[in-house]
Amino acid sequence: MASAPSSTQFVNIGERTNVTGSAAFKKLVMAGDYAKAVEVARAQVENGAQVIDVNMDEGLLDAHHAMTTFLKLIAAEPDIARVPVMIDSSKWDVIEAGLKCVSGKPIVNSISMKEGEAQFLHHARRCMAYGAAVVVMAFDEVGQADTKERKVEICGRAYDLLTGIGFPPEDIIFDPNVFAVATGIEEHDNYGVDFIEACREIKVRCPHVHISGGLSNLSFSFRGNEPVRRAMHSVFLYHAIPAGMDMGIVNAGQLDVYDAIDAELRTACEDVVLNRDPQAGERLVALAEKFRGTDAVAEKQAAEWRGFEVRKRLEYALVKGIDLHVVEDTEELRREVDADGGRPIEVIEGPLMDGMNVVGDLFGSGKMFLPQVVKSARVMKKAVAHLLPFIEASKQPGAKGKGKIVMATVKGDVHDIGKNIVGVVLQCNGFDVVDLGVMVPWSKILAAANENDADMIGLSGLITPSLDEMVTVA
Ligand code: B12
Repeated sequence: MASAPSSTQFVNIGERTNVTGSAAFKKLVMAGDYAKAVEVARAQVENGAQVIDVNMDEGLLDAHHAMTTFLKLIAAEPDIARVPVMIDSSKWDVIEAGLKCVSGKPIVNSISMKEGEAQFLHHARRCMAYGAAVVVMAFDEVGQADTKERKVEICGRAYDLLTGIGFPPEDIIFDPNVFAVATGIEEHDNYGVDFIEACREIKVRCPHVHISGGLSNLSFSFRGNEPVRRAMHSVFLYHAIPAGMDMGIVNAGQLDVYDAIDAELRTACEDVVLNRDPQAGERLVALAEKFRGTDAVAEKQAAEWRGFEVRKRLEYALVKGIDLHVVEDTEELRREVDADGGRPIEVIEGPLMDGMNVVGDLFGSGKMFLPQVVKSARVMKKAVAHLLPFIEASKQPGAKGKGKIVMATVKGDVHDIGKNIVGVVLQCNGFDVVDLGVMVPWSKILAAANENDADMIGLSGLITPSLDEMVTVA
């Protein structure tokens, strides 16, 4: 039985290393400036991309050369190579050249039945030989699937063919085509619903597969109007993820926190995406003008939130991922707490933790997405970094030699904000702390404990599998 993914499991695929999607990246590659092009990939991963899509399909470019050069370069960068690469090209020879350059498990984007079954299965067999997963476009000899029925029919047929040759179903990623809505053409009105409903059926019809889509197509009619595009994308994901969409090519900057979208705009976007009535498109087009340029609305909001009470300001900054004023706000609250006889750690334990819990709840309920949580984590780290010297200064004089503790975030887990805070608090209370960092395997933890003759081991980790990992260490 298919289980619906939650937004915390949604995999976002970075799209900035795609010459067809990013003018800046294209310029760098065309100029042969691969060093800077690699930085684009790094920035994407730092900003929360869990896969990076690489596309070099540009008429004036030797795509074969550009693809292999770039893939070899990023393979040598551990920060980038930790995420899988999606080799994206409409030319099979470029894809195959790319497949020869990647280690780990790549994803091919894409194959389809456009040229018939024989070609499709030939490409699929090649992918299987390279151990690659594939994006299968809902495209057959007749054309691209637009209705729910066509999407389900094509994906179902492709699934039977692929599993028939032994292709692992969990390596199949269907792309049932996200098309533009609110185009003024009546036939397009149901495209959002067709995609969402197709996801639901494909997940039942084709066990174990994944479903992906390129989000930016959806809002194509609103090019130049970023607030509307951002709102449409967030609303779409909010509904498509529970229906089965578990991956997407996403521009992290083009997403909003679902709850933070202006209520009128959110309803108008929802009416369009869910095709709730025939006038929905026209209404959104009319309303869109009010939001054009973002500036008026964003500036108004910016002015408003600076007037909030300091605890609310910190929460707002964490949820929105704005680090501009976080140090001054943290300092204001620290002084306030200090004046009341409190300790600096209380700023973390109270308002900052509350803010992070709001982020966690929004993320957990599908109203916020991973790239946004990455930004929130940065804000949190900045606030904590400001407080650490004050926490250290409150160290008890002579508080020494209480024991040695080896600390680590366990293997498979990257959450370290809490561990770092605990480490500092322990140091301030007279413990010697040996911090091993994140993603630390049990064997390394035990070895470090022995080498350091530690009195205690302190483990951290926030995702469910970390509990088992902790048990292993214990
Ligand atoms: C920030 C954050 C991230 C950041 C982490 C950045 C970083 N460098 O740490 C990023 C964006 C990278 C991230 C990634 C993911 N996250 Co996250 N994340 C969070 C979030 C919003 C806040 C965590 C945080 O920093 N809190 C603030 C700190 C100060 O609190 P704390 O960690 O709890 O620490 C305190 C105590 O626990 C304790 N403590 C901590 N360690 C130790 C150690 C010792 C020895 C002691 C004594 C005490 C102690 O003391 C600390 C101070 O009081 C939480 C939601 C939440 N409310 O917790 C989700 C959350 C933990 N993440 C979640 C998920 C699912 C993920 C991802 C899997 C998402 C994805 N699809 O990729 C990945 C995981 C990647 C991985 N392999 O680890 C889920 C986990 C669900 C689950 N049960 O498994 C949560 C709960 C969100 C949710 N509601 O669903 N995440």
